[in-house]
Amino acid sequence: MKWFREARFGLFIHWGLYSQAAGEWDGKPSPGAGEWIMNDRQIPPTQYAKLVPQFNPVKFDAREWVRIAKDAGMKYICITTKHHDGFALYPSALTDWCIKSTPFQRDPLKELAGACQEAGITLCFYHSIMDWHHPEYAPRKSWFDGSNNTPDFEKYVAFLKGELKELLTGYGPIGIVWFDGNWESTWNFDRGADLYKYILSLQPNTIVNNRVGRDRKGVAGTTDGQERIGDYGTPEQSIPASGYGPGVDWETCMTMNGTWGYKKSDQNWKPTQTLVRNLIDCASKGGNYLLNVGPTGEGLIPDASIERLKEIGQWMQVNGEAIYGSTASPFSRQLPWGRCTKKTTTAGTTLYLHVFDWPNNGELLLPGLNNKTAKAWLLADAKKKSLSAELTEDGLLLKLPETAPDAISSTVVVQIKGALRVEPVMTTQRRDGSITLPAFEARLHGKTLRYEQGGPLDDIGYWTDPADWAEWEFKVRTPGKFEVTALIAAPATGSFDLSIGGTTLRCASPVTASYFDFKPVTLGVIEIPAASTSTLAVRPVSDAWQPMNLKSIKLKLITSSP
Ligand code: FHN
Repeated sequence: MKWFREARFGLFIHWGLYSQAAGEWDGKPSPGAGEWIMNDRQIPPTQYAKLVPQFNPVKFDAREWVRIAKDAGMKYICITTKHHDGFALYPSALTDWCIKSTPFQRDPLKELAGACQEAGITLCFYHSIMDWHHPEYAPRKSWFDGSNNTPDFEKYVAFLKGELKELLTGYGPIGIVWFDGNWESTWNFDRGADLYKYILSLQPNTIVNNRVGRDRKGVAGTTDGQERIGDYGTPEQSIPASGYGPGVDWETCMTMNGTWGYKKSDQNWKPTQTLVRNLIDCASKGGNYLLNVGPTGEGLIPDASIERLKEIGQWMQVNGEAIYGSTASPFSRQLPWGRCTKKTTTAGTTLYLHVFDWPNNGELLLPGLNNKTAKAWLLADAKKKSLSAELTEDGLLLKLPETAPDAISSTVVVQIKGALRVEPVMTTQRRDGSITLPAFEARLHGKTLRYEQGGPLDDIGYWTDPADWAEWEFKVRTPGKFEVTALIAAPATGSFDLSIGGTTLRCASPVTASYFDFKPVTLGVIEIPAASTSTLAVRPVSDAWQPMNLKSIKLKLITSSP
């Protein structure tokens, strides 16, 4: 996994027959992602095959694709060798349902392998277990041609292994086999374990993702415990709230707009700032970011994607050092101004502070950092002019220049002498007995819950999954009864439980104009028992949950207890 952890940033490419359809069939847009058009429009394979004579990507230029990825700062490329439609993007000897049946009498994977080799980019292959075309694949769908209602799945698995043998013996070293489509009833743990072993028998150094297994549960889609197969987890379209702790490798894959495969009607492009901050967020939690492009049927990456990749590359030119080979933040909580990545060697630790919100007062606090620094400077400053760093009771306080070097995210380097020491910083009850718990001090648990910052945000958001929850640990000086209020924004009211110790308040979120319209809401009265510290948890009520954004919780002392 060494190269994977060093790389941190890769390009996902969804390209195949569906790219030719461009998200439309019979002149009507398909409801879902471009690569799902066969399923979403229930197109029988024999009709879908009309795309074969049309697919002739004469503008495909492997070297250009690799240059675009490399200039963006990406270290690996993962391309769909076969997506769910079963169409192989290479001239397979096992089936005519592949590129050799199209007018494009070339092998794009071979050309891509050569271009990656020349550029020092690691080539990886996405391969779908699910296959909507192969007559022996099961379960059969109602819209499949009625060719075979007694499929022999063993025959399909033998075909699948044959394809993988062609791919892992014909295109040089493959960095990752990125399985997908592993969720149907015919796939199981044993088949996954067998396939994992088979891949390693062909290329022992290949990494295999967790979707070789049966199900995507637990960590980032990895089936936990002994059921876990594969080398890393694969959260999709989301960044885990707090990563998965040391020793767990994972990679978030994400589209740039709303579709993996090309869909001409989808122009809903994420801004470059969002894409760069997603990359930083993943690295700050110990994960990789696999960012997708969906090239057209002609073989061109959409201009909007190229534009964003170019801008990401400009940021990476200056700040890549803070991403490549970095490891997760040493701070147990969110940082109100951005993220942190780190590199530790025998000589000491270097922290990379990714400042999204440049402080107006020029002060940047590293909460709980209790080290004397060797030196701090702006990564963008070639002269490495030292920044003032003062050790305070709250942590290390840096003085920053007035202007941020980069509006997207500016990197401050902090070199730490000796072993890194970060004391867990806890909110403390104020003299007036009140306790304020801001979003950034929460410890977040779950798949999509995240701390959002910048502008009107500074809240816990993306709370779409009722299994996700948040907690705050804080020091108690005066126990007693407290009135609880919260600042919440939510377009629909939902229920959640707020608990301290053994006491639970069943609460309802207010309805506000939007996810950005925060309103104070009184939630009730709760007891904080006598103890040096306490923990407050907020957990959705799963069958009555509606997503909400939570900015802060306030506890106001009503009556103190002895
Ligand atoms: O169904 C596929 C989808 O088309 C796309 O390939 C994504 C990428 O990770 N994987 C599956 C959905 O989870």
